[in-house]
Amino acid sequence: MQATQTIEKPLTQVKSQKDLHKELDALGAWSVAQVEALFALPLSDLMFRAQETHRAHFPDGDVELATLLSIKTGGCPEDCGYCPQAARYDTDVKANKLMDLDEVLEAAKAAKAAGSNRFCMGAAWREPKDRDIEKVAAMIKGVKALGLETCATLGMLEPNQAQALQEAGLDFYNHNLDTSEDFYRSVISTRGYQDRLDTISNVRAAGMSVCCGGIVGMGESREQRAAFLARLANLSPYPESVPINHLVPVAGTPLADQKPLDPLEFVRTIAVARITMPRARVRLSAGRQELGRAVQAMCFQAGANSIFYGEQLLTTGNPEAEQDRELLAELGLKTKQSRKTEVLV
Ligand code: SAM
Ligand code: DTB
Ligand code: SF4
Repeated sequence: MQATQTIEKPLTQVKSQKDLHKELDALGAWSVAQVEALFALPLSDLMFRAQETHRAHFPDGDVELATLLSIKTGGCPEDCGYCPQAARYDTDVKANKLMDLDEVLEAAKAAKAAGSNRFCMGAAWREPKDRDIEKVAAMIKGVKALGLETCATLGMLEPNQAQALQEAGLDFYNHNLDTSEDFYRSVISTRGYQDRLDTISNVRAAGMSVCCGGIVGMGESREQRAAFLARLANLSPYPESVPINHLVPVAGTPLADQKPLDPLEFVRTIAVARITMPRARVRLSAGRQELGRAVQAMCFQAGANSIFYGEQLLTTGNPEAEQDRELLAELGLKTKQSRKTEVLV
């Protein structure tokens, strides 16, 4: 059984990558070197270990379906180098104000009717204002009343805001570490790594489940991917949901011309996430459309057991729901049926 507190030790003063990794190794169960060693296994050995872990912890082998809705799009003051919603980048995304409650509930009803398990509301905010929290709380209550699990991703949260969302019935809060601490600095400057850890800690302290993952394929090294996964796995407890996004390079963002990651390296990343976070739902997230059926099938074999479901993510595309149902049926994968929320404490 894991302890209930998120690791609080600040790492911001640590200078070199080597020192940072030494410090991380001292903190938790997974050292960066151990995680790198998993990445370096022959692919069939890595897949075998991931399958063993997956079957031991998810004997039903079902796949969770989570539907996303962008409740407030674009115009964000942050500078995340991958993000089409940052106001400072010239992208095709048009900024919108916060959606009305009725529209959100219509979308949630449609997600429920399509068989979704979870409804995740995303807002392009650095952090919500208290009056935003009140409006989102009403959305959470309405979505919850439909019998869906609720998730929100609204940027950084203060402890009182996390508490208010929990009281409204929020099951999960999504806030990503996104990458390793050292690579992070080359992607985002307006919000620090420690800010992210603080928000995750506030979410835990308010009694909600944590959805936390990141993006691969932004030009990071394998060692940095290993450091990112070690960091997630060493959160105590590790997140219940781990979204692994493949960068979607969007025109106008600094990462627009980034070369795609080797698909087998993406599969390895999923397998390593499964082995290091055995009871987490590992979610195939952004960029799934570009992966194709064969790579997705390998990802499910590697232990992915959750997807974003519905033709739109926040601003980018996702496979059609019907196409996903066909793929899962063809692979013989059941979808998650129960309303039971998996909690790792
Ligand atoms: N504004 C909030 C925040 O950043 O915490 C919530 C929404 S933000 C869009 C949620 C996550 O989407 C990011 O942390 C990032 O991992 C992912 N994301 C955004 N743009 C992406 C892209 N182009 N490709 C892959 N993932 C992306
Ligand atoms: C997460 O890790 N991935 C989702 C969800 N959390 C909010 C968002 C993906 C966004 C991809 C880019 C877009 O559609 O704007
Ligand atoms: Fe804003 Fe979130 Fe996009 Fe960063 S990822 S620019 S915080 S919407």
